[in-house]
Amino acid sequence: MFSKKMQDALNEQVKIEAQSSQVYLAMASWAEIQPGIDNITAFFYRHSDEERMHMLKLIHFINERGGFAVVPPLEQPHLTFPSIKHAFQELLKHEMYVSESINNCVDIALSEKDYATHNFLQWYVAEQIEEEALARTINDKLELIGDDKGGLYLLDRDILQVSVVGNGQ
Ligand code: OFO
Repeated sequence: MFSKKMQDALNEQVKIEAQSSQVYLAMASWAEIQPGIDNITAFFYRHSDEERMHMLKLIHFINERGGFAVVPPLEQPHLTFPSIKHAFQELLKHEMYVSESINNCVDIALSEKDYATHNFLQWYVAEQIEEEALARTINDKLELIGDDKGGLYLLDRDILQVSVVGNGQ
């Protein structure tokens, strides 16, 4: 049985995924005007697209279960960042927040004995493990790189490969 409480929690998740897409889109737009980081820019654009896909998956699920998926209003994300490192720190923080919210949905599904939703949410649980791990890997690399421009060049060269490995789609 698909309860109102479950529906509301999933609609909140729709908003969070949509907001995530906006947050990463803003990072992509900022990165695009920084010199020499074309692949990091592509990474953010792709991440933004993936979040939109996560949102759509939720919308279809809610409607298929006989609920009504609400397309939410969004907040203005941060538009600029002091450095690439700061942008990736924000990305990791944001993913951790998303994971908490997914966990909250899983808690509700279990408490309501809504096993269909619980099963559906397992895809998001797995996705969050991958996304957090990927964000941590990139943050660790940036920590090592420090102010070394050569290191940043190499990260930009390799980032799409790193993210293909970590891409849970
Ligand atoms: Fe990266 O958050 Fe979606 O699920």
